[in-house]
Amino acid sequence: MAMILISQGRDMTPWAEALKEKRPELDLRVYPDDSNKEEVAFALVWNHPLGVFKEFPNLKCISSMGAGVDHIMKDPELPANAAITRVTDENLTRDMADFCVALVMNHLRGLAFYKMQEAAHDWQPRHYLNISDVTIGVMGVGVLGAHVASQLSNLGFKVNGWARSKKMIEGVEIFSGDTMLGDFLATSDILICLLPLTKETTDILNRDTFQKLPKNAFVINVARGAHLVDADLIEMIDTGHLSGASLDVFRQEPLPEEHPFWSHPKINVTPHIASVTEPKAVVSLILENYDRVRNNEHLLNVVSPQKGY
Ligand code: NDP
Ligand code: OXD
Repeated sequence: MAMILISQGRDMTPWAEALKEKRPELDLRVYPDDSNKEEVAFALVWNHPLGVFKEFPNLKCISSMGAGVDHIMKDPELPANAAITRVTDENLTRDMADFCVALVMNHLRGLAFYKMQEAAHDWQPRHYLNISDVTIGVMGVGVLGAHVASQLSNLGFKVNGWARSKKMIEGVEIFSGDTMLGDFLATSDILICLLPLTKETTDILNRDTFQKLPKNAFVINVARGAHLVDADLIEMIDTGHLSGASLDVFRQEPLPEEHPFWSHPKINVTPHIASVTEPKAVVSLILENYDRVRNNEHLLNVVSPQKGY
């Protein structure tokens, strides 16, 4: 039985090194590879060439190298008999919360504006917001969103969360389902998107959604670029309904040189670095699932093909 690494545009060396360090005897291949494809039962992937899995008739598991699986689910030719899994990791979860806290505090204290004023040698103190002035709405309170919501609540923010199903997170009020979306948005002075990208959540950050937010709301998207309708965000900021946005993810990455987000004074751009999967931190989990495939046992972190996450 063999494992194959498949990616377009991501350096596989740290993954191969981390896997080999943990399991030197692993039959590990890196796509493209001409060895017997029937031996491959496990694929570890990020942005694979669509349709590639047809080459491996005995594939039992396709594992994402990250938390998101949209890059796998968009393949119209997924093998029916292979489970889809993803990684969860306490470092990834912690880093996402740290990053969201940094963006929220940056917004409250207007640090991005002072950076612009500094460039212009302009000394203009501005009114700033306190923790008690704002309510934060976290869209998607799964592994990452739930921790982000808890950390912000621990800092003293009033925090609401939105998910498909009801759940309990201490200090966080949960709104569930499409029927409660409007009420959730109406209280979100800062909206943080941590949804997975699915049919239902594509384009969810649109004009209609933004209009339901309070005036001067601020938008943070750290999930996927295709949640956001770019032109709607710019329109809602330029017409004064939204105060600005911090974006870490984009429809096209890297963000094209000519994209208006780069130069918009009220939009902060970061290069998909909110929380980065460290191969060394997750190879034990991946090897655990590899062993479970070999022993025909149930896998960890399985994604629901129906829900798409
Ligand atoms: P999870 O699958 O653990 O959580 C997803 C959450 O979204 C759940 O609460 C789920 O609700 C909710 N949700 C899904 N669909 C809907 C819907 N239609 N309506 C309402 N709620 C919905 O995901 P993670 O927390 O692990 O990750 C979230 C995303 O973050 C990833 O998919 C990835 O795209 C992104 N990401 C970004 C990174 C970055 O560096 N920028 C790094 C890592 C991940 P319920 O609980 O009811 O199922
Ligand atoms: C992920 C990501 O999904 O890095 O893990 O975006």
